[in-house]
Amino acid sequence: MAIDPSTIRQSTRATAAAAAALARWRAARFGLFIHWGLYAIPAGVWRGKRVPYIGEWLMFREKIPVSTYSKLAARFHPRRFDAAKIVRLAREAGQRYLVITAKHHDGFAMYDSPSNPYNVVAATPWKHDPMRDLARECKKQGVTLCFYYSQDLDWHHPDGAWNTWDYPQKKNTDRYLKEKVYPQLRELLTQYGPVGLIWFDTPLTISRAQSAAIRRFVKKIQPGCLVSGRIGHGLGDYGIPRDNQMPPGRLAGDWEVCATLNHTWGYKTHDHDWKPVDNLVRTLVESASKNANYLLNIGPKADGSVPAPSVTRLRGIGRWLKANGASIYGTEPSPFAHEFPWGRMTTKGRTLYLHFFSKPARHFELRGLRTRVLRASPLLTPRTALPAVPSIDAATGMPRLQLDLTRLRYQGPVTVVALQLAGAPAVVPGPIQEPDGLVSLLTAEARVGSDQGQPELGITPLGFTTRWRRKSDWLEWDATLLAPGEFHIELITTHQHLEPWSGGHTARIEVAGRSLRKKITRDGELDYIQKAYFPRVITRMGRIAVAGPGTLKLRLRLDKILPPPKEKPLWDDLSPLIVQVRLQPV
Ligand code: FHN
Repeated sequence: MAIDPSTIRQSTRATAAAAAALARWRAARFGLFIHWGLYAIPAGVWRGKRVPYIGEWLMFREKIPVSTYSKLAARFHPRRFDAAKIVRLAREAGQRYLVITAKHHDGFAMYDSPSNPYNVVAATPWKHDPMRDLARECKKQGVTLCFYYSQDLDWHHPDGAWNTWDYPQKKNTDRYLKEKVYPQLRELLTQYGPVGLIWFDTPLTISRAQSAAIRRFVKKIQPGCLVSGRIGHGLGDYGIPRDNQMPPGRLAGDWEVCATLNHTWGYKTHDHDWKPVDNLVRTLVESASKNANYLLNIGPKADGSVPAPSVTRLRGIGRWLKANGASIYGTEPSPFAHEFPWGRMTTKGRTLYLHFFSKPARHFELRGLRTRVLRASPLLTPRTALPAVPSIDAATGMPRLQLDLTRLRYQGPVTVVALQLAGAPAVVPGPIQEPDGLVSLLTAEARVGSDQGQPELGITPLGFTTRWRRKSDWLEWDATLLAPGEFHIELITTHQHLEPWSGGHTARIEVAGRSLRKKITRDGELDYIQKAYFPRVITRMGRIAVAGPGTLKLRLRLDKILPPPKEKPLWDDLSPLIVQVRLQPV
């Protein structure tokens, strides 16, 4: 077959542009998400009633007819919108890219869209295109401009997904894509200069072919424009966990954790549950340690101003980043696949950053690092040398590093220690017992097997079990145990808040010659950063004794698997979601 050389050149160019764009995006690590649209006018209140759920879903929640909802446009005149101020806020926060809702599920274009009159210039008394201002300011202030675009759900177009109260007929998605999505994407990609990425969202009904065609369309117009994972069908340039979801361990490939400052995305008058700066900084660190960017949202009010609690929080993160940014920007994830009870790690070349989430013990020990440490010092006072003494555990051969942190001044929310290494960090793979005795076995670090042929059970890229439908399938870990003794064993499962929890199955753990069997019950809940969104439920399985140090093998089976719930949750896998097994010293 003859190959046209011009196509090769073009595709190589396109790939190079995409790779460079992805590298730039990854190095940025922190972005500003902006949900702004007509929904900021009702701000979560409709006909005098507070509507539950996130603010931008108000039209759907109340099944407001298009003819009524669209009248909001006549009231949209945001006199306090100031693009320079918003971009400056992103800069102050240390955010290097900005993603704003060009069109959300309500179908209203927040920019000048000649192809569709339902837009901010043609349909509001403001008659103004805020994206032009933002594009200008982003360029001036060195922030990458990106657009959010709802490619599937559109409650305004008769063939967009999910408006069945105005348009009960079967949807013709191709017609919607042709009439609305493609013309609007072309506008977004030609009217505002280079666009960093299109943040597609909520691929609930579009087909793989449709997602692939949209991706091709974007890349053809701007080869360097990235496409978010929620284009659907695994076709994005990077992945996105669920909203406000933090995966349990390090991830393979590129990811972006998207999160809110309170609970809503679009502004709501009555959501005052703001996350503290400590939590936000730690989420940023944790994201970076797991190979994910952090995209943190503000929901401006209908007058264009940014709620004051959002401003103070973003500035708070910015203050921390200004001093500690070297441990975040341009870093690679932790060399370890698992988490640590004391904090997280990031890497840059031969430097390993230890991020402490609370004041560490004076004599701190790190296990599993194989690379020689040349120097240890606090990131903020690099001239302070922290004594670092390596040794090898006689029984297991495990490398141990003793750090004397007497001269480390701990400052919240996160204090960073930089380890200069003799080479890129190399570590012992697999779970390692912590100095305090804890053994944490993440699903992401498990082996999957079966007593009968190939297992059906799998582990998702985010580190949860999936398709656990057969009793013959199992998970198995090999952990390095330095200090044997007695342990309480806990099984930890998860689910999305409000969705059915995957309890009731019967688990069996085989370890150290014992077999512990128990129904998965709610004996407790883990206290962790995203517990409000994805609770982690503890089942206490029982107690075991381990006689000697070395490799500890633990196998988890399900002896009884309940049928899936009748009402299928929108997002969650229906089989039991196992995150972790923990061995806590007695
Ligand atoms: O339905 C949307 C929601 O309104 C919001 O835009 C978030 C942001 O990640 N995405 C969807 C839900 O996942």
